[in-house]
Amino acid sequence: RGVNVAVLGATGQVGMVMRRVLDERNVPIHDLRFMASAHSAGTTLTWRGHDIVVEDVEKADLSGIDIAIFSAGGGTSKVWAPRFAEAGAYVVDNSSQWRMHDDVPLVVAEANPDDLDDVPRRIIANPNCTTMACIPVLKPLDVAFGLKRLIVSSYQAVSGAGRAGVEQLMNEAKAAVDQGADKLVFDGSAIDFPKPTKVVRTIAFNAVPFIGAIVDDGSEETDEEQKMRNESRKILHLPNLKASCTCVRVGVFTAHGMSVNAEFERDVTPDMARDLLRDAPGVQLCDIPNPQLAAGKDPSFVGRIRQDQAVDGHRGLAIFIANDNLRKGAALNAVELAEIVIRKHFADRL
Ligand code: 11C
Repeated sequence: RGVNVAVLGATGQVGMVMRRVLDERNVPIHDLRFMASAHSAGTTLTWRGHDIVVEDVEKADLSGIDIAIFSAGGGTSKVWAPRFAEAGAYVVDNSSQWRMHDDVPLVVAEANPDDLDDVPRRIIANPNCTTMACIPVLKPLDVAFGLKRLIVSSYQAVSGAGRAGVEQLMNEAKAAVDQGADKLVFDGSAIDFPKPTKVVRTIAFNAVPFIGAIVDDGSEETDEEQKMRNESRKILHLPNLKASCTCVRVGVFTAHGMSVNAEFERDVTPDMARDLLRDAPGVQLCDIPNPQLAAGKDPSFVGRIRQDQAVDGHRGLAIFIANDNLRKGAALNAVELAEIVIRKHFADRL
């Protein structure tokens, strides 16, 4: 009994967290296969005491896979998701490649699981980690008070930019400490930092308001900033939601912070929001949400809930959210979507 699962991109940063999450949760797996590009194929990974050799996806036999979870980047996903689907697998994809396709459900487990009732292309998209951090908090607030407008500023960890982002922060932090980091107090150019290799400016002891690429539509927004608006509209089924986002990379290893100003149709006070969020799935109320609190944990930590003083009456909230971008922001939600697919489409295997 159970389903046959393949993980494509098993050796990457998200792949590593994926293997951990698959181990922690009681996913009914009959057979588990790990796949990657030729570069990483042949590596042996241990899972629940068994050695699993990573297969080269180009050479792998795709038959018999029920669910494939991808964390391998948009280009790989564009080519391989249709091939896995054609071979009979449901594909849960972590990249941005399929998210906005009309016939591809974009799902956060706590918000819109029923969008997985019908999966016409057998491809399912996992949202970007910024959207993911906010949705478990915004969904119950929307249902209760009617979400109208969002202003979001993100404080994003370098692991969102992959291992290269993590290495850049490490190398820069080391250079700064070796040269006397506190010289930066009076002179931002006092440290001879290595040339940035991934984040576009020095990220150690810094904040860089540029993630992804500028979109060629005259808006001067980055694609990361547009994802927040477009993905939230699709997941919350609010096509006219007004949303504006500024995405900022900060010198943090893992877990994104999100400052959210939300405006509603109906009155809501911080106490009403706290009462609602206390029992919301995937949400943990706390006093001061922060990345170090969230890294390695599942929930979206939410706190600093205030009445938004820039909105008339009691129709606005200002809140802060912190969430692990590799875990719920990528691997965990993908595994949760696989679990929902199993319940909805493989009930006979349980
Ligand atoms: C970052 N959120 O922090 C990005 C990484 O669309 O899946 C993931 C990009 C995506 O840089």
